[in-house]
Amino acid sequence: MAKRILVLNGPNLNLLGTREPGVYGVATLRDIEQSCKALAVELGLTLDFRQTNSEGELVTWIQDARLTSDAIVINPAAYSHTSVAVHDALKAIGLPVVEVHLSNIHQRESFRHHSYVSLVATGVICGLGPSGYTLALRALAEQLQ
Ligand code: DHK
Repeated sequence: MAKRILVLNGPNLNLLGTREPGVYGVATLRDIEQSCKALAVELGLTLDFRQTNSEGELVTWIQDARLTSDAIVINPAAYSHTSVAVHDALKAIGLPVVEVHLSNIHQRESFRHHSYVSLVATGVICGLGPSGYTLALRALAEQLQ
């Protein structure tokens, strides 16, 4: 059966394309979704790609994933640095998780250097722009084989 990957995007990522393009690039979230979907077809994965500005919704989607998904790719955006709730939800479900950041958070403000999600992630990719998402999918496809 095709492995099911849930790709989750946190707050303000709906603004990609126009949001601080010097930091986040010019690709829109729709562009990233399309690249992920094209690669998923190639790799034989089923993909569910979502974005929310709400921490509670993100936690609910993570909880629901224990019944619907085999692994998660998540760009928690600002919730990386603040959310014990997202950390706890990921820990509770115990699925493989790849954390992605478009920017290199370690070259930015010090408040971005710590991520609660990294503590429970299988792997972390940052600073590679939209390629981070497709690299995460390739890594999970290999691990789930
Ligand atoms: C996206 C955000 O919205 C920020 O809050 C994070 C992350 C970095 C990114 O690089 O994709 O600090």
